[in-house]
Amino acid sequence: MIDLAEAKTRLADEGYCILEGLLNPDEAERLDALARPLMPYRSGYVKLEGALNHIPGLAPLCMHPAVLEIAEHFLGKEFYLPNNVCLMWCQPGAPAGGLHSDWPLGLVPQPWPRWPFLIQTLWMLTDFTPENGATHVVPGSHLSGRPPAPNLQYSHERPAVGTKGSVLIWQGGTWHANGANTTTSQHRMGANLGYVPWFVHRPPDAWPLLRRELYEQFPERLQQLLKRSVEP
Ligand SMILES: O=C(O)CCC(=O)C(=O)O
Repeated sequence: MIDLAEAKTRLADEGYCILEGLLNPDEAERLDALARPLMPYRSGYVKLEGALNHIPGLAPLCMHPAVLEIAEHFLGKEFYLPNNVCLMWCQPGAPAGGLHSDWPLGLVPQPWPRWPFLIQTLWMLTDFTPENGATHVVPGSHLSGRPPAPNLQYSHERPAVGTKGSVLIWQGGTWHANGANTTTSQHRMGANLGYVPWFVHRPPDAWPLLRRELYEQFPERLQQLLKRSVEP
């Protein structure tokens, strides 16, 4: 059973948490198999924005009750999805990314406030292991009120590992990056969704808008979450 109280405490204190087994592993595998052929490159670390337009089966991830409860706890009653699922594929041999905090904090004067502007989720469509490029996080870094110093190593940086079907959740201020995929054959696929409070608006043209005809078929709760990110 998932202990949401514990997850909220971890997210508040350490800046991240992992919820195990939210999605059936077979469904995670199915979504991974749909995702791979869509990706624009066959090597390295590759992203695809607007993936819900191509894989409507990602919709349940966007409105999973456990994730929405956590988002509401940190963001308040009214929050939105500014993008519509970014696939993040870390292929064998891909190098580690650089540690960073997430949009929109780059626009906010430092020191950043303690309350989050973004709750990020990364659904593990494959296992996330230290070898295949599991996201690295720096626990507690969201409390620093600033981004990481360039090119510094942080000794408490650690990989956020989990089995397929789990979800990694972090505060936008938590320093993080994809790990290096040091394997020759193990792929790592994640599906990323970020939730923002009502007062944060997506930058115009930043990410593909959701196709209107798909939006019309989604449940009302998902329509509410996506209403600022749908085609006119
Ligand atoms: O793919 C990952 O593990 C990290 C993703 C990331 O850095 C981000 O979403 O900002």
